[in-house]
Amino acid sequence: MTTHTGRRASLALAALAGLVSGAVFLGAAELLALLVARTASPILAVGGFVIDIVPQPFKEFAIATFGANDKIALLAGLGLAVVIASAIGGILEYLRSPSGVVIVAIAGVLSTAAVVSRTGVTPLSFLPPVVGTVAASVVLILLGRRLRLWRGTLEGAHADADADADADTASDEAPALGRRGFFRLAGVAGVSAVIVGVASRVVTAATSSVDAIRDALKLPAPRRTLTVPAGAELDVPGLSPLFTPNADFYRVDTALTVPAIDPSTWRLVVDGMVERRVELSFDDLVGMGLDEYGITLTCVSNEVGGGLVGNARWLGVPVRDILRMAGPQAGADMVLSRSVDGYTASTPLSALTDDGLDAILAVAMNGEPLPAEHGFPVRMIVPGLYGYVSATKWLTELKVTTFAADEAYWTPRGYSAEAPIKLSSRVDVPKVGSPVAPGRVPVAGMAWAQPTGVARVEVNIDDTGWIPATISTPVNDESWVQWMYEWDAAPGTHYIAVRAWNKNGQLQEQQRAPIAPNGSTGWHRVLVTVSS
Ligand SMILES: Nc1nc2c(c(=O)[nH]1)N[C@H]1C(S)=C(S)[C@@H](COP(=O)(O)O)O[C@H]1N2
Ligand SMILES: [Mo]
Repeated sequence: MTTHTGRRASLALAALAGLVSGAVFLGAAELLALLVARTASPILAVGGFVIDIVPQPFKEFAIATFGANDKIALLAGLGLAVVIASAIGGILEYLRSPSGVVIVAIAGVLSTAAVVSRTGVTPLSFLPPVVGTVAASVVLILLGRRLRLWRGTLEGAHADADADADADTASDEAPALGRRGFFRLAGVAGVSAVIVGVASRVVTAATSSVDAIRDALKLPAPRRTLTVPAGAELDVPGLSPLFTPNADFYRVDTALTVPAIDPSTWRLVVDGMVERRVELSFDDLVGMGLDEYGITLTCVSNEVGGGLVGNARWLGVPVRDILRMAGPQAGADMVLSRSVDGYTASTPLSALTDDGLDAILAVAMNGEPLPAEHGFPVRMIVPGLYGYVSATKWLTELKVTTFAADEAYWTPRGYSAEAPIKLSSRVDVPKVGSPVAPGRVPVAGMAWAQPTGVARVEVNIDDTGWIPATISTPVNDESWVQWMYEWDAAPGTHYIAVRAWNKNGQLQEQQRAPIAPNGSTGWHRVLVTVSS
């Protein structure tokens, strides 16, 4: 065995010791999280922290590249970082103890910071990362000691080679002892860490699933259901439905794992600039009486022609009724709504108290309790405001405050503190890229102008002039409408453009604007090829 391969093998074994110690860190932390503080998993906390700190362009890149798998990609990247850092820690510990322990300690401090920044400073939330750090350090120190006993340190290895000539029996036995001790400890610690860690995470995920509770939840019948007028839905194949099925409803949030909230322990706190702090249970809220509302939700990140918009029937309670119980003080102009995962949105107080506007706390979506990804058990929905400034999911607090005093999640990240939804329309059919036969072809799409309402929609074929389209009978001014135009399509390529007018006589903005800082504008225009 040459010194070179011997050295390389020693470093590989040292890296292995580091990986075992890394596994022990995560395994011990997951077990502690399961036992004492479910939300204090270091790996998930660090992932959430990364989501919060990465710059917006990178976030957009991640969403564009990995799509709905962006969070899985993040976890995979994080796993790779853990593997690399652990291996380096193992090698450092072998070369110069206790420098590897310093790496473990740094990981411990960072993950503790991530955990407490997300779950709050409670004694129990410190336990998973701290116990993980201690266990990983002990294992790393012991493995490093055994490895040195077996292989010698690098310097020691040279000394050993020199001493080989007059080797005595004691130094002959030490390497064998070290070798056995190393593999025994590495095997036991590595295997049990993986088993305990995976089992803990699986049990945490399975038992914190609220699916069973949600399925069993019986909501009282609404006092008033939404009236859907005749003609509210046009019959055009391929056109988006008036109500977006829950399974097709877009999802946008910063949550790495979907919060699991048991309605029986859920509380809403209304505090801040109020006469009386109010605390409501789920039964209190539902007991106020549920009504059904049709409201179209829109994301500020929706590009012209995009799909980050959907319409649903929501069962809920007006926010103004809840705020009235607390009594907002004079001078307040904003409500900061907070999610259990720390996400916040800033909504003008007037948008929530206005009698003419149906801002609600929603508990059901399209006839069933809110799906977990859409905010179970309670979320806010405000007609006419982009989701990021109004539609807080997994709601837990309404803080009455001012725009001067408080900032919401997206405000320091390049988005406006106040953001009304912009009057928009889009073409759904013909679908871009699908073949169209010449003759009578329905051209159709959606238009929305919450909370003013869409007055009319116009279509323009090949820039020959704006023609009125037929619009569906609106359910209300807070929901989108469908529009259609019967086109006599001639062979060749054609441009179809659409624009909408709201009930205030306002025309949709033609000038293109990007999604940041407060929503895209521009007329949607698609290229269609008609076969001959
Ligand atoms: N807790 C929480 N609520 C949130 C968000 C979030 O990141 N966290 N994102 C908001 C944004 S940007 C939008 S557009 C809507 C999307 O709601 P949906 O996922 O149910 O469609 O939720 C809003 N509520
Ligand atoms: Mo959004």
